[in-house]
Amino acid sequence: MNLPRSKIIMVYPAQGFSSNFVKHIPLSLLYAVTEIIKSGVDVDILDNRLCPHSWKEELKKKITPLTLVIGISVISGTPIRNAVEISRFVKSIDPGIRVVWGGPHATFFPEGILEDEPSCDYVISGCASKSFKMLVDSVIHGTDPFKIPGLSYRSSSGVMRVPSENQFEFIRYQDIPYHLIADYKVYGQLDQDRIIFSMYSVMGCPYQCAFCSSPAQYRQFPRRYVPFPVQEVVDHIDYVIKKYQANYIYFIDDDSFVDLSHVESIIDEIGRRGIKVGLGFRGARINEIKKMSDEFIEKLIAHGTDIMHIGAESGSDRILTLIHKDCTVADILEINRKLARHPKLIAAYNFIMGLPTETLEDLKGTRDLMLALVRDNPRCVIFQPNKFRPLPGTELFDHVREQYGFHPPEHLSEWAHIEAEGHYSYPWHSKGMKEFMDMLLVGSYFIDNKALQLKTGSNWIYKLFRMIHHLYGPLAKFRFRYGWTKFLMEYQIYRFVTRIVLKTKSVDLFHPPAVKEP
Ligand code: B12
Ligand code: SF4
Repeated sequence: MNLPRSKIIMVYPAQGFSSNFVKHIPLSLLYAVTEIIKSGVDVDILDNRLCPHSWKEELKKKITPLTLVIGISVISGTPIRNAVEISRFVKSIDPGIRVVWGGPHATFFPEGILEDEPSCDYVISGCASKSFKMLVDSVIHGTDPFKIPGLSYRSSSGVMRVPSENQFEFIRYQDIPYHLIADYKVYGQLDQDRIIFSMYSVMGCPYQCAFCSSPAQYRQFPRRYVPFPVQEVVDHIDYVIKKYQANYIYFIDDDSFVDLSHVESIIDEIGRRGIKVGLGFRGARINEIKKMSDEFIEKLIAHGTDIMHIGAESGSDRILTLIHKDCTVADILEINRKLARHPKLIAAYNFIMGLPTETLEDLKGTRDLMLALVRDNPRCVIFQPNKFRPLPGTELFDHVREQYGFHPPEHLSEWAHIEAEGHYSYPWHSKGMKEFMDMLLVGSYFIDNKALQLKTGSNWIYKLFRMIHHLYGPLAKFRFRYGWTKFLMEYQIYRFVTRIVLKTKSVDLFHPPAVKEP
């Protein structure tokens, strides 16, 4: 007798170039299956980032005649390519398995996925744990999925999309199926030997940055920003420390500091319980840091905080106004000097370039700001600036469509090439901007002495980084400072290297082989 299919396999596809530096746990997969797990269904996960060469064999081993659904989590850009490969591979093994896509790309472009990729059966947009469970139930019982919030599916009249629920989902930490991950030591960040757990302290963001997908996603929500209860956040931290030996928590909130008193209460509670753990915050805004006192920052540091990711975005006041950052260049310089007074905290700045109406002069302002930040705060980090990509639903998407007749990529394959560090330019880029952006991208690796800040120096990757820093760094800094973009061969070399790394995935920056000292 054939047993009914009942097994779910969740797959995290290979990521873009940034995953060479950051490889956090695939939390998206765990969150998506919380309700399914509660109902007793058998779930297994596969993280292709950990087996870039052998994922097909690994996946094949996991697939059995009982496999019902394969779920894939997809961010726009490179992950799409691997998601397509996974879906087709699954169908080639067993066409009866249903393939479901979720995650940020699925949230914004479900129709495009189903129109272009026959091997994907369903797409779930937005918060998904309940909808995914409803979909699995409907597949098991053969019922119609027409009312599942956020689901897109094919019908005789084309691709249909059921609206998502306009609210956040709150998942209790006790329900997160952390046990699905066998080994936490394989995750982490470049140069850090830590067991890192990502978690939320708040959901959402009340701001309206014109380039960001979050305001677009939360537009219809009655509340666009909801903090988690303080006790629950600290219980969660305590739990992952005790159960999984976590020693570092990264808050992956859109923005953690909307309400400084909420963060302070979490920090106070960590202190009150005597919890010893490192803390990092991925979302901080200039207007919020302006409100932080030195005492507040010291308190964050005293309870483990060592990094804050800050959206500086541009060195042009006009552009900062255009994108609604609620701050000026002078504010950015001011908060940087404030943070420099606290050398144990790394201020890590994000920038965006290539925005509509941005001129070469604006970009030079961004360059000047980057240099000033490093001058005033030599320990700060300047992340590689992101090339602007118009995302449907955002304010700037409407702007470029009206003003420049912009059309987003029509096909999935085109979306796979749109990376924040990718090689493309738009009609609104004025003369000389493309070269200047390429130069900023390459130079940003060198202006803040990243290679020298790496602590582990005993293996060949780190040695290589340092050698490149010493040999090429002076030229990169010269170009950066004087805006010299002629004969920018380095950008071609950079593109060549990133392409090779992405193709071969042969360089493991996390656990590089040690070089024997002579
Ligand atoms: C941590 C993080 C990263 C990490 C990677 C994460 C990791 N696992 O290592 C790093 C730093 C590497 C990274 C890189 C990038 N990131 Co990022 N990142 C995030 C961040 C802060 C958290 C992601 C996360 O873990 N969320 C927690 C999980 C639980 O949420 P979730 O993924 O949305 O999952 C839910 C649903 O989407 C759904 N779901 C997810 N997967 C699946 C699968 C199935 C089958 C189903 C049914 C449902 C489902 O269910 C979950 C529960 O409801 C988010 C912002 C945020 N707060 O979410 C941005 C975000 C995902 N990143 C984003 C971007 C733009 C990038 C970069 C392009 C930025 C850059 N400059 O390089 C790169 C490139 C990524 C790439 N193309 O390779 C965007 C994605 C936009 C988009 N359209 O895809 C986000 C949303 C930020 C934003 N608001 O702009 N990122
Ligand atoms: S503060 Fe961050 S998450 Fe919020 S809208 Fe701006 S960029 Fe997006």
